[in-house]
Amino acid sequence: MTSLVEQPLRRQLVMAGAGLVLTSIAVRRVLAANEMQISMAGTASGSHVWFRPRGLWVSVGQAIRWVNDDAGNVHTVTAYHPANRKPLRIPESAKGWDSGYLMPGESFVWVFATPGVYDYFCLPHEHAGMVGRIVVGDKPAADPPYRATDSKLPEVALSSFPTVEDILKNIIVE
Ligand SMILES: [Cu+2]
Repeated sequence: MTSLVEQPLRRQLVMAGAGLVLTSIAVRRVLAANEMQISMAGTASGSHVWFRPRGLWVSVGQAIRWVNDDAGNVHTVTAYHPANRKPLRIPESAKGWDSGYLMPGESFVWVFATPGVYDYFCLPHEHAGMVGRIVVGDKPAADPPYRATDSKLPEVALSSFPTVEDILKNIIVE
């Protein structure tokens, strides 16, 4: 059982090594630090809030730390997943997550073990368009993989996801 899990992981490590030759920003960052960081911030009034970067392309197995850099607002990092009472917008075999409320200065780490496209939001600020998208591993077959219109999501959230194409092109989408 264990070997079934370990084999694909080893393959991914070999792939990550091959990526070194490309010296992509993502790969260099992985080597510089175990974790990549996404900042959560906003204006003092909370009228404008964001994840930065809001789009990111990472290798399989990458850990991401979201940090609440916002002195005046509480944020969450929450996957679009039925467990969070939302439509599924992460790979089917991946686990949904919810950071819970992060006070200023607090952070949350998630490791992306399954390739695919992950959409997530901030619970108190989804209606302000505070959403993000992470692409893990190779280019997904479907592009875009998730519905561009969905009555269960606020319009401003749907329009705030960077496109998969942009993420793959730029690695980091501010
Ligand atoms: Cu928020």
